[in-house]
Amino acid sequence: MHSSDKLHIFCRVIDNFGDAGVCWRLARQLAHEHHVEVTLWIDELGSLKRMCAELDASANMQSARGVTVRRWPSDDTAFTPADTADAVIEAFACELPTAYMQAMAKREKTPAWLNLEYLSAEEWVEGCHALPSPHPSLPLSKYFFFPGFTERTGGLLRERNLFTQRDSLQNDLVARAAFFSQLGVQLPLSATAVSLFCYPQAPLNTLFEAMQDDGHPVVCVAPESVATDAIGQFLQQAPIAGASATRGALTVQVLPFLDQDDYDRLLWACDLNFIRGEDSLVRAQWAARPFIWHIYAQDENAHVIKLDAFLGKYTERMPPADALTATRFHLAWNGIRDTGSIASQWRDLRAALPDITQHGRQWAQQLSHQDDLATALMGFLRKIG
Ligand code: TRH
Repeated sequence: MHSSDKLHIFCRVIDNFGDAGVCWRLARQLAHEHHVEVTLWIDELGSLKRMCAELDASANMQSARGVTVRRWPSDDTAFTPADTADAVIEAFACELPTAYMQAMAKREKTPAWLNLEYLSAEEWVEGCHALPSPHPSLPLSKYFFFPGFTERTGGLLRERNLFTQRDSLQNDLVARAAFFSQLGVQLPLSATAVSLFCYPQAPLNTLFEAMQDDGHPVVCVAPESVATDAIGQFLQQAPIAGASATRGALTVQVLPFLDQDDYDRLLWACDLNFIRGEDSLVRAQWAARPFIWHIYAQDENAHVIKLDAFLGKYTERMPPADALTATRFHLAWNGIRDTGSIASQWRDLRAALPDITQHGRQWAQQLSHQDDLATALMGFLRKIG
């Protein structure tokens, strides 16, 4: 696999934004930093358009931000070997079209092929990362590529200039204020800025009550379509972009759903980020600010083990009292164990924010010693290609 080689990423949007979000971020980074000719095949362009407004959701093929974006048709499209790429990434076990795999097998040199897996901090990931899986009938092997938090995994998506860009916003109060004002947010100097991205079942009403009664000013901003019931209830109006209300110490404001890069900036600019799923979890860590993760719920409570594994790593080097505060809040937020009232936990969390912020910088720094996922993936493709 070399620069200027062709690479195809296949993505099926199951639900939410994470599948499209991860693939879009990876595609852009491979094109910009590794100079690969990237095509993203995606079956539903609506979610992607929410994070990149310039896309045309009805186009079958278009180019945006250095990436060719193609609609993955639902019917059985015919593919020839020339239609395939030198390397193929199947995102989250989305299963390539049969005709495409057959065409891959007919190439003189078969493509390097891998499945990009979901992120988990669990120990077993190290043992499964980079394992091959021979195709049952075609002369092809697919490799499992696991993102992760240790050297023995594929790492995390992190662009080359990310920390420099983050620091220039975080170290510049004027730039930060300008960013908020561009979003239509007036942020009093003394207020804690909180961004909110969670699933509908989060105990938001209780958190809002706690923030409202706490006496310390909080401005909580949520991109449109997030937790619409609870936010609508607080606002007493439709939770559309621009809507806002203040009750007690809490102001809640709805933002437009942001471009993916602006969402990063929002995470950098806020004092605390509520994030969810997979991609925003990674971005919150790079933001080096305290965060609370709403994990995507899985059958048989598999997500509980996943959350515990992550918290174990993330809080390992935190001062014990802060680790306890962060862990208890995560458990309550995810409805996992009853760890007491959200009101007292909110007070504890707010008091711990300066310490957790300091820890967040060290944690981001520590994670950044690992190769970023795109670099690791290019190295791996070279090895198997
Ligand atoms: O949308 P999600 O809940 O996606 C989830 C997870 O990926 C989960 O692992 C998966 O199994 C499930 O979907 C099907 O959360 P996530 O992963 O954070 O993805 C959100 C994406 O949306 C991310 O790329 C950031 C982007 N985003 C914006 O671009 N603008 C915004 O305003 C917001 C709120 C998010």
